[in-house]
Order: sequence, then structure tokens, then C-alpha cells
Amino acid sequence: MTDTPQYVLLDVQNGIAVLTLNRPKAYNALKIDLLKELDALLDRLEADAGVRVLIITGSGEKAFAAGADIKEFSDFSPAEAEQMARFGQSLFSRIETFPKPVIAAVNGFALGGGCELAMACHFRTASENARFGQPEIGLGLIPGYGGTQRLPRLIGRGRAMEMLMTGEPIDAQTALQWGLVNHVFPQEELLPRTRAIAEKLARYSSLPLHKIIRTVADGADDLERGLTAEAARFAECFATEDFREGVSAFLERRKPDFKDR
Ligand code: DAK
Repeated sequence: MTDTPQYVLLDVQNGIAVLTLNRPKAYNALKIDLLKELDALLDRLEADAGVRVLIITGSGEKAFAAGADIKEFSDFSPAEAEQMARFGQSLFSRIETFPKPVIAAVNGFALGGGCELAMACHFRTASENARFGQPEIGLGLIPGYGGTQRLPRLIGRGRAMEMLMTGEPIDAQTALQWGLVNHVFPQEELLPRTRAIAEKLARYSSLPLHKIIRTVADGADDLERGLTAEAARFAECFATEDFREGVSAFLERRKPDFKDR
């Protein structure tokens, strides 16, 4: 880890750690260095007995995270893509089984990798302007950080299929209705209200909290097999012309012209 985290801010008060993804000009897009910082901060927070609950949120009022950084991953080879998918997946699985409760406070767009990060947290709150989506299809790609596995588990297969296949985002009220988030708050109340939930958890014994987290994760049917398949198929996309076209179109702000190859 760099000594001073650059992309993730950390604030610890009364046993509650707030991790803020901090690239607001790029809608907090998940650069690999940002994910590495997050991983290193998790080491620190796991070891610190004074930290009892984590909240992950985004900087600004626009985005939680608008996905992986498209500019960064656009020229990855399939081998690099698979390696990065496995790193991201293992980081997100680490969050899912983290020994202390982790709540995502989603303050705007949670798209692609951003939605996948929120889904890896133990549960989610959202601001009224939050939007959730897996827009990878528009880039000629599939989700690579667990989206094909966690989205159907959270909202059901049919709803997940529609979101994955259309790439269309859903708004906060739909996310609430579908069980993707537990609460929707006005933007200015999102952190204080989420903190109030965290404070309640912080008063409980950490032993059963940890056992709940582990036991719920143990019961998830064959997540690991699904993640392995996702990483392999995600990597295959990087060898296609359509993926190059999808990413170029996004960067050039035009509609993609896919050729099925
Ligand atoms: N990456 C990089 N920059 C991004 C970005 C992203 N995902 N999303 C937004 N930005 C940047 C924009 O480029 C723009 O920067 P400037 O041009 O001002 O420098 C700034 O954030 C504001 O964005 P917009 O100007 O587009 O703002 P709008 O309000 O008009 O639109 C939007 C907001 C969120 C609807 C739009 O920005 C958007 O569609 N963003 C992209 C959403 C998206 O497709 N996200 C990526 C999904 S794919 C991997 C594993 C997993 C993944 C990838 C690799 N490996 C293991 C290799 C996952 C992939 C994804 O997440």
C-alpha cells in the first residue's frame, strides 16, 4: 500500500470506519490502485480491535462508483483481464466474508464494478438519487467482479437477467422494492442514518456478528465455482472485436457498432 492512501479516504469515529472512494471527477471509477488501497486498508481495519463496523461510500453526490475505470482496462489482454478479475473477485469476496459488518452507503451511481462492490457488502443503504446497473453489455463485455453471481442471488434470476442483458440501470425505489437495498434516504441523511445503523451493530458482541457473516457466506451455493466461470468468460471478452468497439465507442462518446465477433 502507498503510505498515504490517495484514492480511498478513511475516517474512524466511535468504532465506525467510513471508507470513502475518492475520485469524484471520474465518478469514483475503480482504478486498480484504488482497489489495492482498499485491500490494504482492510488489513489495517481487520487488525484494529477498536474498529467494529465499516461503511463504504463514495465522494461527492453523483456516484458511489461508476464502474471499473474504462480508460484503464481498455487495453488489457485476456490474460491480464482474467488476472485482474480474480484480484477484484477475491477482494470483493474478502469484503463479503470480512469479520466485521460492512455496509455500503450508495450515494449516486453504482454501475458495473461499483454495483458489484456494493453487492459484496453485507447490506446496502442508498440515497434517493442512487442508480444501480450492470452496463457491461454495452461495452461488449460481461461483469467481471461477481455481478453474474451476486445480482441473481440478491434480486432473483429474472430481474438480474433483465438488468444484465439490457444494461439499463434501476432507480433507488426499484432497488428498494427488489431488495437490492434495505433503506432509501435523502442524500443529506444517507451517512447519518447509515451510521445510526452501524452504531447499533457496534454495540453487539463481535463474536456472533462474525458467525452470522461466515454462516450466511457458507450457505451461498457454490459461489466459488460461479466466480471461476465468470472470470474465464469475462477474459474471453477481451479477445473480441466487439469489446474493443464497445470501449472505443464509450471513450469517443458514440454508439457502438457490434459485429458479433
Ligand atoms: N471509467 C472511467 N471514467 C469514468 C467512468 C468509468 N467507468 N464513468 C464515468 N467516468 C468519467 C467520465 O469519463 C467523465 O470524465 P471526464 O470526461 O469529465 O474527464 C466523468 O467521469 C463524468 O462522467 P460523464 O461526463 O459521463 O457524466 P454523466 O453524468 O453524463 O454520465 C454516467 C454519468 C455514470 C451515466 C456515465 O459516466 C457512464 O455511463 N459511465 C460509465 C458507466 C460504465 O459503463 N461503467 C463501466 C461498467 S464496466 C475488470 C473487472 C471488472 C470490470 C472491468 C475490468 N478486470 C478484472 C480487468 C468491470 C467493468 C465495469 O465496471
